Amino acid sequence: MTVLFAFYVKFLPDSNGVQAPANKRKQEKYVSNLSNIYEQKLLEYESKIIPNLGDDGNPAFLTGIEAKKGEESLKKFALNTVLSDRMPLDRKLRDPRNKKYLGAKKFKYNPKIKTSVIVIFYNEVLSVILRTIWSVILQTPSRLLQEIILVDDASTEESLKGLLDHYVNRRLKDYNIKLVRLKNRLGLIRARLQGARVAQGDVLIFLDAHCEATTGWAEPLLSRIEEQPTAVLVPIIDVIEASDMTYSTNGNFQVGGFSWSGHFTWIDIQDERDKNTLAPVKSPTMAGGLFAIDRNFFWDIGSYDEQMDGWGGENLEMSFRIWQCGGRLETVPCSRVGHIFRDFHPYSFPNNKDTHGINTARLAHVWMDDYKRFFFMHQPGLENNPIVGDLTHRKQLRHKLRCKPFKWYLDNVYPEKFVLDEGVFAYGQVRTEFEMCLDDLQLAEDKMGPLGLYQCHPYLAMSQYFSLSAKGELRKENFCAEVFNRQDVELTECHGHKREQYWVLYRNGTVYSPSTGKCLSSDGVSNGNGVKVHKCSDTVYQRWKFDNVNMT
Ligand code: UD2
Ligand code: MN
Repeated sequence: MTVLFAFYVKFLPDSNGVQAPANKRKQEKYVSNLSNIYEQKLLEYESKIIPNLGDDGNPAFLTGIEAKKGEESLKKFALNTVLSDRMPLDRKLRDPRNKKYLGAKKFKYNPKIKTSVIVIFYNEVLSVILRTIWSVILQTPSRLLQEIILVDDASTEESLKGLLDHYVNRRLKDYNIKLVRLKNRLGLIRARLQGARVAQGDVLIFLDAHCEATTGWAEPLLSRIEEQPTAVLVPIIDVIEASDMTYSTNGNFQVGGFSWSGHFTWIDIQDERDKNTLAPVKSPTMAGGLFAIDRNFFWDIGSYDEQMDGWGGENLEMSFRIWQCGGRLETVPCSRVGHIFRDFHPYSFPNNKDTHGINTARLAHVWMDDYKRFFFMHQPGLENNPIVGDLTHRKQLRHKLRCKPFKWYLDNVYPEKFVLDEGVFAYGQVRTEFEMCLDDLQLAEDKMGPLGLYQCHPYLAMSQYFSLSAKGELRKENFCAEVFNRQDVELTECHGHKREQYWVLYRNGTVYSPSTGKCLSSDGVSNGNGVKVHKCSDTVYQRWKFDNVNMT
C-alpha cells in the first residue's frame, strides 16, 4: 500500500485514540501489538462470513437475531450492513451483459491503456467498500489496472481507520492501492479531485464506494477512450438492492437527462436504433458517480468546480461542460457496474447547507445562459444570493475553452427536452376572471394528480406555470393535463400522442378538448380542488387567460 503523506495520514491509532509512545523501540512494539489486535479483529470478522451468501447476485437472507439487526441497520444506514458484513467480500456475480451480443467479434476489446480507479468515501460501511475494491481487482485484467485510489473524506467511523489500513496492508498487499486520507471533510467533489491529483493511469474511472464491477466492465470503456479521448463514458448502472443485496440487471437501459429544478433524471433512449446495440449511446447527462475519462482530458476540460461543496450538482455541471466544450458523453451498454441506491443519505452535512441547490445555482450561472431562468424559478432564493460564491474562474474557463451556448446543447444533444416557453402557443400562469389559477397542487415530480385550481400567487411560482405546447399539450415539464372518464383532468406523464392530452386554445380564452368535445371549466371548483371538462358554454367559467400568448 502507498500511503500518501501529502495529505493527512493518521498513523495506526488504537481504537481508543491513544497515541503511540515516543520511544522508538516501544513504538515498534506498540505497532506490532496493534497490528496483532487488528489481525485478531479481522480474523474474527472473516470467520463470520457465510460462504456463497449472495453469490450470483441472488437475494441474500440472514435468520434470527441477525435478520432483525439487519432490518434495523437498513433503517439507520439505508443499507443492510449486517448482511453485507456476512457476505463474501469477493462474491461472484453472474455476467450481466446482454448475451445476444457477446459472441460478436467486434465486441472483443483489446485496449492498451491503463486506468486508475478512484473510490471516495465518507463513513461508508467497511465491508461494502472492500467489496467494491475486490470487484475491481477481480474483474479488471491487471495489465489494464494502474492502481486503485481510495480517498477517505475525513470519515469519523472507527472501523475505517486502523482496521482499513491493516486490511489494505495485509490482505491487499499484492495490489497497488493508494489510500489518501483527507484531514478535513471536503465533500465528494473535492475528494474526487484529490484522488485525481495523485492518479497516474491514462484513464480515470470514478466509482462510489458501494459498487460492484462485473465481467468485462473495464475493457469497452478503455477501448472507447483509446479511440476517442474526448469521449466520457458511463457504464450501465445496475441496481444492488440495499435490503438483500440482489444484483438486478436493468433490462432496457436508460440514459441521463435533467429537470429544470436541477435534478438528474433517467430518460428513455430516444433513437430506436440505439436500444439494441452494444455501441456507445449518446447521453445528455450522467448520474455522476460512475464514469471513465481520459486523465489529460479531465484536466484540460476543467476537472471539477472546486468551489462546489458537499454533494450534488457536479454531475450536471460536468455533463453540460463536456458537451458544450467539445467532448461527448456516452453510455456503454456492455460495461456494467452495480450500485447500491440508498433511500436517504446515511450521513449528515456540515451546517445543514443545501449543497445541491447552491452547486446547481453555480452551474446554472456558468453554463445555462438565459435558460437558468427555469432553475431560478424553482429556487428564487438562490438567484442573487452571495452564498453561491464567486464564479469568475469558471466563467473564465468557459471563455478559454470557447464553449458553445446552452441553446446549442439543447438543440443538438437533448432536442427532446421540453423548453417551457419556446415554440409554444402560450405559457405562464393561467387565470380565471376570479383571480384563480391553474395549479399542480404541489404534485410530486414523479406522481400523477389532479390539475387543480388555486388562488393566483402574486409572484410566479412553478406550481402555477403551465405551457400550451406546439403539440397542443397543456403541460408542465413532464406532465400533461389529460381527461379521464370524460370529465376529470389529471396531470400525468406526457405521451405525445394527443388523444386525451390534446387541447386547443381559442382566442376568447376557451380551452377545448377535441377528444371529448368538452371545455376546461372552473365552474363550482373551490380553492385547492381539481378542474373538470364540461359541455362548452360561453361563460366566464370557461375563459382562461395565459400570461403570455404567442398566437397570431
Ligand atoms: C449520485 C451519484 C454520486 C454523486 C451524486 C451527486 C451515482 C450512482 N451516484 O448520488 O456519485 O455524483 O449523485 O453529487 O451516480 N461522499 C464523500 N463525501 C461526502 C459525501 C459523500 O466522499 O461529503 C462519498 C460517498 O461515500 C459516496 C460518494 O461520495 O462514495 C457518492 O455519495 P452517495 O453515494 O451518497 O451519492 P448518490 O449515489 O446518492
Ligand atoms: Mn452512491
